Amino acid sequence: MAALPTTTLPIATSTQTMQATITHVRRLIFDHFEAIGLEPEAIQRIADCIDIGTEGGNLLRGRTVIDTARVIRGHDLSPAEAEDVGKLGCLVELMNAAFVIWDDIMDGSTTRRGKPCWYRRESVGMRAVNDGCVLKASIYLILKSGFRNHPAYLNLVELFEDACLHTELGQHCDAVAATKSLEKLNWKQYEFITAKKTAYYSMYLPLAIPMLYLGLGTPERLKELYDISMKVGFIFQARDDFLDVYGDPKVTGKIGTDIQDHKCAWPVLTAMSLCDDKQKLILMENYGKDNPASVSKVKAIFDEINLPKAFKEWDAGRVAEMTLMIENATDSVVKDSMMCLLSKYFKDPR
Ligand code: DMA
Ligand code: MG
Ligand code: MG
Ligand code: MG
Repeated sequence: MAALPTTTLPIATSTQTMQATITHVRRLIFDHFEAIGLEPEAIQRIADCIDIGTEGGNLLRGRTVIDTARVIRGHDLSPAEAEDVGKLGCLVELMNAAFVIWDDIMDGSTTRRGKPCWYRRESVGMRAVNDGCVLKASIYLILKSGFRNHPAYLNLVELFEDACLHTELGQHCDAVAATKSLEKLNWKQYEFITAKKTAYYSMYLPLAIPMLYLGLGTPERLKELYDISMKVGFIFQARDDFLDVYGDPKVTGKIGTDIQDHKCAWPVLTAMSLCDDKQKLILMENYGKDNPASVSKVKAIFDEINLPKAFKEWDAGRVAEMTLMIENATDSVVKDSMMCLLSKYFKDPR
């Protein structure tokens, strides 16, 4: 995959530090659950759910919130501000954990970060749907208990609500697109889906949070941030789609399901534009069928048209476009935030 612009900005928050912050926020959530009379067993279950949903991941979104706040404040956060942005970073991770629980159910996935998906665990099953709801509701609990008197409170609540709604609508459109015939799928739909299901909460949200929290979220700045975030999210999701077919599950921690699920994803969209009529027929016959023989036939077509090569070229072109867009950003806060995000999402070795 194409190299991305490097940044000289220090990457400060490690996954371990982020995990420790999550443990602290988890405690705050449980204190509240205890206060409303939840039994220890019920609390333990939510604890497990949060742990499974965050452990072993790279916690990109949460770390981005914290480090972006540092960067745009010239590394001069007060201890209270540092604690606040730590909490806010955790809330993005809680949101991600909830959406991943629901996503794995919807996609019929089996593993996540190398372990069984939450809903596939013994004594969880479809109760996972409600667990995701509890995680999402906990976001507002922490916002209320920790930020109610902060000038950015309302903006932050509305931002999380917006992010959840965008993601939910993206997931809805992703599911609807999976029911359409391959010839009906197009790049415009794909761009829409990736913007909603991925870019808004994975790129825009973690960068808009520190801007709003620090009182730096002017409408113009947020608009520029939004436009660039959509571009970055598009590449990020395309890479995820490519790895769904060509990634090594030992590395990605998940076993691809996009072919079986008939997903409107980068590989099939590209294949439909590169295939001849005979190959297209084979794809239409086999894409979306949940049996190994059909999946192999689809993969064989992908190999025949050398999809990895096509991806490499596409990715390089998109990365160049994105880099230019970031370099040309009019707002230095947007530019610095984006560099902070890129340094983690695209090339962080940790
Ligand atoms: C995921 O898209 C979107 C959300 C909101 C989790 P995906 O199903 O391609 O993600 P993954 O490959 O991680 O299952
Ligand atoms: Mg999925
Ligand atoms: Mg999905
Ligand atoms: Mg995927």
